[in-house]
Amino acid sequence: MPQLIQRLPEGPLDVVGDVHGELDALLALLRRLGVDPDARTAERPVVFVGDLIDRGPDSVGVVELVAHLVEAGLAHAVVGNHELNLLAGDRKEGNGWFEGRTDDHAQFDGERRVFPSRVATSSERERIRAFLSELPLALERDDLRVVHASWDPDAAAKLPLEGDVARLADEWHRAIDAELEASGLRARASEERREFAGLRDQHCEPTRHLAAVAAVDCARQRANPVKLITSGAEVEVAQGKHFFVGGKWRFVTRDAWWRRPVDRPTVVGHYWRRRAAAIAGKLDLWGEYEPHAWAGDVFCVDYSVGRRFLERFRGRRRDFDGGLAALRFPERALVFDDRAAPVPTTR
Ligand SMILES: [Mn+2]
Repeated sequence: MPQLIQRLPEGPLDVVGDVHGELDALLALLRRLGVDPDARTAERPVVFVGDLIDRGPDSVGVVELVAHLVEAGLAHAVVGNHELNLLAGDRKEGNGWFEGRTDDHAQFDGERRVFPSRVATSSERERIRAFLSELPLALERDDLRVVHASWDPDAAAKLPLEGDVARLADEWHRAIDAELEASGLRARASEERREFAGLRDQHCEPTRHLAAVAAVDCARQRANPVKLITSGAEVEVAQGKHFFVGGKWRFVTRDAWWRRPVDRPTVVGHYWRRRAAAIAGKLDLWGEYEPHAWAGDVFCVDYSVGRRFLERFRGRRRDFDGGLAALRFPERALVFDDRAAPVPTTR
């Protein structure tokens, strides 16, 4: 079992955003960063923010490459929500490659589109699971922290020194649900769901706020330290601000925790930064910031390479909108897989 919060190496390093199975983008970015996986050499350590996998063409190849770099002592990585889903055995859109599920598909322009992803063999599955289950939730040193989605000191204080992240997330989930059950909130949420039958129908916009449904959703994220760090907290949205995403109507949205002060520069992924608003149903939480800006001491390094699968559905094969970025630290400059020159970040 891994230690859940581990030490980042001292000195200059590069923090790479969510890769989502985009092996070609990762290879291009590593070349620009001076990493040669074959020669096992790197100019400086590489740190991955999680979500290495799902939706893209080759999650198997990405994990094998990252595992190779980690084993060679050239890279470090934290768990993202996609790795947590895989370890927990949760079947989600875009993770059918792991079990070779043939029903894995995305809804695109009203059509079912199958993900053309490399399927893992049984020995690859074993290796991938073994590697991912050893990843920590956070990496830190005095002047920098790397987590997938959010940081909360109170949640971090509840973590044991070491543990199995999927098992811990499940144990907290059960404990939270038992409390919700005892308080009657779960029963009220079920009642609301029965009254409002159209939760999974995009054309059936809710006419009122389902407060218990919202409260249950918030509690399951906020009170679960593993979920909080890998997916972020959620907050209720007002009547009229409900939105449809991931196949159901939502009464909660992601908490913009980066607007509050943090104790040190903190780098995350998880929130699509390049043209998130252009995607139906996708939240553009970082849209209020300049494209290369920090939010106080928080920087999101996910430049949406994970939407290339959508761009390919549209027939695009190059000049993608979404890119894979690395934040060079302490220089605070961005290197992209698809741009020759580094881009400075802004305050
Ligand atoms: Mn994520």
